[in-house]
Amino acid sequence: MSRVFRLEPGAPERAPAKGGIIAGYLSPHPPHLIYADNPPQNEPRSTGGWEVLRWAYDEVRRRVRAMKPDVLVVHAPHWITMVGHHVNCVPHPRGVSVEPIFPHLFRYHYDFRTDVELAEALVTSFEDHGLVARAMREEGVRVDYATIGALHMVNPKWDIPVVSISANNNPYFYAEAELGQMEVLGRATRKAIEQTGRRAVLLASNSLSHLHFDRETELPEDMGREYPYNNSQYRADMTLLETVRTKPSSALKTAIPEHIKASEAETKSGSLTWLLSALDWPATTGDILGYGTIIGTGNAVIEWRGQDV
Ligand code: 2X7
Ligand code: FE2
Repeated sequence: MSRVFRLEPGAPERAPAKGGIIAGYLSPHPPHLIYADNPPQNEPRSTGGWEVLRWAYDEVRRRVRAMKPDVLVVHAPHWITMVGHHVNCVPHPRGVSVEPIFPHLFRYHYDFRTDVELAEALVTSFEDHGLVARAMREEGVRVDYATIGALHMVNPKWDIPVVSISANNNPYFYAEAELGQMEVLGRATRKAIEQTGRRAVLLASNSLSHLHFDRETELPEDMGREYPYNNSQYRADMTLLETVRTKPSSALKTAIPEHIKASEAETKSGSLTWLLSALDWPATTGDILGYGTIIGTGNAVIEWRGQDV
């Protein structure tokens, strides 16, 4: 029987919720960016630094505000969960996020809203796709700096609800990333977003090449001392970025693991693979908004456009 015959006489026909992923960003999180930004939420003060990357984020801020998304969904490598993919379902996370290696740069007071309905739908969808998943409901758990860093750089006003997903791996421990599983996680994310009718922007909170200096300069933002860890790390980033800017994103299915092998890239945690899979590997090139090093690591801000919803 067609749908129209099931309507009560006179009842308005309601269009199904139309949701989807409007855009995804590679959104690196090194604490130096927030430190350099000097927002009121962060305790330490700086004289600036890393401007080219921060200008790239200014452009992301403009673009995201114009899109008016319902939610920002972030996958971050420093919320590490060894068993399963966890989703933060705390309605109103509040606290101070501290970077453990750079506490003198990052002590950030956060206070934001979670889109709990979407967060719970993600947990269900992850399980439906055969993944181990868990709703994180502990009020006092401190939100990690990679989640806060990407979210702050994209939306320092924090006026868009958030869903945050953990990294079910340890990029500093395993030699091989479980990128196949991140592909499934991306598909499951897309499904939940569509089912809940959200217009979402996704953030993959990852640096690129990840070898870094083990000494800090007296002035942390001394840009006279900021350069790639070595030329081989830099070349590996450029090879990846050349693929990003000239080829459809499906070319990154092989380019990302090659880049990880060549440069110890933080994409080992799978955030970028999750993002592109959720976007269904767009046939377009990525829009590279900026690249720069942070204590020698490579960092790029990149946009891929998604559905026009
Ligand atoms: O987490 C990070 C990072 N990904 C890169 C550089 C410096 C600090 O922290
Ligand atoms: Fe990191």
